[in-house]
Amino acid sequence: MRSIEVWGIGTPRCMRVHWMLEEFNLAFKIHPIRSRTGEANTEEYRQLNPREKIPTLVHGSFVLTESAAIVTYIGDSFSVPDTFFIPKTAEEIAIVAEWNYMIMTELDATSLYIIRRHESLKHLYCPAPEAVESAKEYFSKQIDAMTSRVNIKGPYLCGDRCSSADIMMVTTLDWALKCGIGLAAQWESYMERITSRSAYKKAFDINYPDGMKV
Ligand SMILES: N[C@@H](CCC(=O)N[C@@H](CS)C(=O)NCC(=O)O)C(=O)O
Repeated sequence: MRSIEVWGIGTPRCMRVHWMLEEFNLAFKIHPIRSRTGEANTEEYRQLNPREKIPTLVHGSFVLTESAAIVTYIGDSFSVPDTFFIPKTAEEIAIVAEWNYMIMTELDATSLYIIRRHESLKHLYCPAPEAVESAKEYFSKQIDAMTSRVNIKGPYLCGDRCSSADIMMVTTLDWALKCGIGLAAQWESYMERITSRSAYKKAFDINYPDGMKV
């Protein structure tokens, strides 16, 4: 059997990978490197991820970066537990993709990463308080617009089973809450429900051994 290794802990993007592997009850080796510590800037790590970012998944000789791609790959590569939903039809695949692209582009890259770069990492990327405020507003507008679609199809975004969309969404909302962004009650009850999953809790302890920080 091909070994599974995960490089990276301590960030919401890494949490996605640990959580998905826990959902699938897979054994994996963890390389607990963290961002901005120099641990991702070694020649050994650059061979895996030339952009020197975490997380990276190594499955046998196959190397994959980008948290959303990794979560999807795990779902498509291993035996699926009864409690998990992997889309099969074109429409199911498209709906999960719709959530995941929205989360990665509108919520993660366009909003939360702007806040991170220009708030806690402003010494590296320059202070930009107006951009930070505007990114917070943008996040709220995007997530509020989707409130009518939560708790509708079932307890999870895509129905009665957890999917990669829930892993992507909850890790992103955890991050938003840490940034001081408030959520509608519907999202709060959704979060409470999904974060009670044992795989989430196991992954949280692995990924955030000293608690979550942003
Ligand atoms: N889009 C990537 C983002 C990866 C990323 O930016 N990781 C951060 C930590 S969450 C990192 O490694 N930052 C270090 C750097 O940018 O130098 C993903 O979702 O995996």
